Amino acid sequence: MNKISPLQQARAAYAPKLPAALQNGAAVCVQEGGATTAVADVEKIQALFKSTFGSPVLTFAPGKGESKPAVNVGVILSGGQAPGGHNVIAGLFDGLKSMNKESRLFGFLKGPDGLVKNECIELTGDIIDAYRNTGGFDMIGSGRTKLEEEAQFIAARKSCETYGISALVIIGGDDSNTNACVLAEYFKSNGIPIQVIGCPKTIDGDLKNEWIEASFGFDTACRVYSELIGNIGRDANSAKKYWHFVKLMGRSASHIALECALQTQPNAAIISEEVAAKKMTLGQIVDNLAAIVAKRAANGMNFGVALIPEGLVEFIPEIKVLIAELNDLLAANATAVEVMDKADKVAFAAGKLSAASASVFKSLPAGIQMQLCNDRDPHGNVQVSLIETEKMLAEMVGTKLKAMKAEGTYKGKFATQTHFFGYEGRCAAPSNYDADYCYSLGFNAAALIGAGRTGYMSSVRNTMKPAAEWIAGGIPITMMLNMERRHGADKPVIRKALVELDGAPFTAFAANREAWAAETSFVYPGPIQYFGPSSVCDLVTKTLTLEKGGEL
Ligand code: FBP
Repeated sequence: MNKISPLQQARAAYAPKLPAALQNGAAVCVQEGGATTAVADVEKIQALFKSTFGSPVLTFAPGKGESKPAVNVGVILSGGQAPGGHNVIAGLFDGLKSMNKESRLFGFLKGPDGLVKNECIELTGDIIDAYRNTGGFDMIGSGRTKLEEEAQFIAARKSCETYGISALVIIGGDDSNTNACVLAEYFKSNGIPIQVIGCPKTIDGDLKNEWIEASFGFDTACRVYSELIGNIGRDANSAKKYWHFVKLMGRSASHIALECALQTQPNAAIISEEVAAKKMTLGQIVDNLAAIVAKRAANGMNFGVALIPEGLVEFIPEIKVLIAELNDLLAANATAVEVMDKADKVAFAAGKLSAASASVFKSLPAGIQMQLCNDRDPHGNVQVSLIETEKMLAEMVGTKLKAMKAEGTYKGKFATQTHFFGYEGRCAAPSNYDADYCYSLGFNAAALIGAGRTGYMSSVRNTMKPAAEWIAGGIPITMMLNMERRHGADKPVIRKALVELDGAPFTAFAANREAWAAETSFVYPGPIQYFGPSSVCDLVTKTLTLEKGGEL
């Protein structure tokens, strides 16, 4: 075992809190709600999920501590890292053992690939103990392979049979949980006795709905980024000579940028969903930022902080069209494009785009053109984390300010520093919120297995309250599905939660942003606190606070 830090040693002893329903073990009393439906496209979802559709919402009450037959369970981490994944596994392990000491847990390695290729280790108590309350997914690794082909399901079944596994827990985001649902349906409709349970993970915060209050990792990641943004704000206000353009992770939705804005009160924050709703052009975004810079400069403040969501480019209508054209072009000419170098790819694309998209493409800095032509991820998405939007905007705002200076509408100095915060936060040691929430999600997944359910997502709600008052239960994944167009075909998918412009978090931001732009009212959240008074250790995100009717 590697040497561990003093904090890690102390943190290993932290006992995550559980909802009252789980405190007497995972053999819970199950209360069933009525039959459920889907968020949209009900008939199509029902036809695709004949065996799992309509299952009831489950709410758990404490059991009597009775034991259940021993089971072997497999667990997979899927997609990007998120703080708290190890605690989900620890909670699952402890939950299974609470029902029967002979139950065993197996971890498939490197994500769904491990399940398909049958690469697996048994997770013993010693392994679990070494990872309690730690960040990262390094206990078993993760991967982005999509589980959607029948051949993969057959291979998954074989892998499970090798270890006598009768239940699988898939810890992932919206796509991975959609796959969990499809796999559950496949097993059930084919009479294969393997349960499948999902757990909601992603720092992006976009796997949430009425029943899933938050995806785990969002809290910790936002606290890490907000600490850094606060430090940068203080540096900006000390030196008074730089504008900092900070790009924040979040592949699609802007929840992270919004939460960090609410925590740190920067001078500007772009919310992609607003850009899309108002059909803003790149030029308008640049003009708005330049206007804020000019106004602050007129008041003697040649410094500031601007937050930019990672997914922005895909929400700017003209760039969205451009990316769609590029996707089709690159896919249709895959073999030819594969052997081209980056510059040739750019020239090739520029020559084949529609006139409108070609003009947008040409207006972008050369580096961004190359990044837009780069490889796609396994889901066919542009890898937005590789696109340097923060540099692009800093450069374009600089150009706009030069023009304004020439016109006499701006007098000031504009020097920039750019940052990208993403990977810095994904493996941080989970905050108390995430440590408790994740452990509860895992323990609760064991309860769902004990209750014999399949096709469910582990759900722990009411997390604004102390953990004992959290509500544990299960939500049929089919309930969250709708049909969406993916790769030219209609597919059932969990509906992604974007920032709602009439929701409380965005409304609070919109009500304050003008003041934050004009003044310097940075907030410095400081590092995550793991020990000390509950008022600093047991915080919940501003997003959740506002969504649940609380104050900023
Ligand atoms: P998940 O949705 O799988 O949790 O991943 C989210 C994320 O962290 C995004 O914020 C980011 O765009 C992406 O992963 C980066 O992916 P990669 O780790 O493959 O570079």
